[in-house]
Amino acid sequence: MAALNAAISQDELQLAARNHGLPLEALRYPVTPAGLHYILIHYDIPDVAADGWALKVDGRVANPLELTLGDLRARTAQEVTATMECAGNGRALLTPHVVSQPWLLEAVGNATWTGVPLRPILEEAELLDDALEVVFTGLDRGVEKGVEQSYQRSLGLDVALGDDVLLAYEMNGEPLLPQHGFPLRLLVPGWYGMTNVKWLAGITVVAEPFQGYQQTAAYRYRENEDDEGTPVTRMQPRALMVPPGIPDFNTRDRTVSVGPCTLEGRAWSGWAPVTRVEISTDNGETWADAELEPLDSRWGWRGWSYEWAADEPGDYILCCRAHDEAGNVQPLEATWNVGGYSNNAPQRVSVTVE
Ligand SMILES: Nc1nc2c(c(=O)[nH]1)N[C@H]1C(S)=C(S)[C@@H](COP(=O)(O)O)O[C@H]1N2
Ligand SMILES: [Mo]
Repeated sequence: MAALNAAISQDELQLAARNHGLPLEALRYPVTPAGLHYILIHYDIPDVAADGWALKVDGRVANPLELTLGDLRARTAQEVTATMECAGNGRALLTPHVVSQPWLLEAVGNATWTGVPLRPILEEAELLDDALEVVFTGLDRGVEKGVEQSYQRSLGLDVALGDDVLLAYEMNGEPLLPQHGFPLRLLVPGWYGMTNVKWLAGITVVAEPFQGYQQTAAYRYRENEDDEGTPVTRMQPRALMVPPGIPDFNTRDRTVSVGPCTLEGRAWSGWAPVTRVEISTDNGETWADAELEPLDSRWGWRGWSYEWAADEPGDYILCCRAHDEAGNVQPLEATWNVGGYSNNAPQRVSVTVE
């Protein structure tokens, strides 16, 4: 990280101190312990008591619903293990600097979510013929670029009615922690983090495209301020490694002993299963294939390992990159955009072998 000289403002530091990342050594755990999963909260964590909370399902439906946590827990449960990554992961590695939550590479986690599938709930509410999108509203409120709002995002009906879309009330077998959306959150496996609305209180079916801030102003790939852009949707492929050896306290540069060194990590893509992970030990000049672990969940990350013969003392830059079955691959250079989204250029880890 020594090459990074971007100035981070005190406002950004305040965001970074609230919204913590996954310590990269925690890529070791196949399922991320809840306390190590990254968090991203635009406003404040709302104070929600389970008593008195209910989920409203309304809008363009024939049969509006109001469901308590007890009602939801009484329904047939479904479990999904899914990797979640913030669309801003990699933002702080972009030039020119983009002012927002300054993630390097740590905005990711892989958890097992338990809840109820969304589709039967929408079916029970009976969508009217003009139903077009489903708007999800969280209980948190705040101001963004002058616009006061509740955190809201919408999904097209094709996505909302898809398999594995959950209203989740448990993470890794425990009730959601306050920071992860207690008592209920949306989970749309494969999509970037912003889709998974926390502290969910309302599901409103609408007949017009939703125009909320998080849909039309934020979370779009825009080349410049005047560009309307295209929506941020599914996660681009990415591989990350557990940084090997031991870190320097200030720079986090690594030191490993001469000899064989096993590199390991995880890879994911929201578009299609990961089919290949490549490793470079010479800063991207040459690449070799890592071994992949079996894929035990379509939506969870895939483990990989690589036996590095670190036989020559010296300084190295290690990189890794993922490919998916749809032919997507991490680009060697980042593509800049106004919001600083989806920078999936390969991770670079500075290592001294001695
Ligand atoms: N209500 C609400 N939901 C939200 C957010 C939020 O600020 N408010 N942040 C979103 C973003 S940007 C991300 S990346 C994920 C983070 O989920 P996590 O904190 O459980 O990892 O939640 C999403 N859901
Ligand atoms: Mo995010």
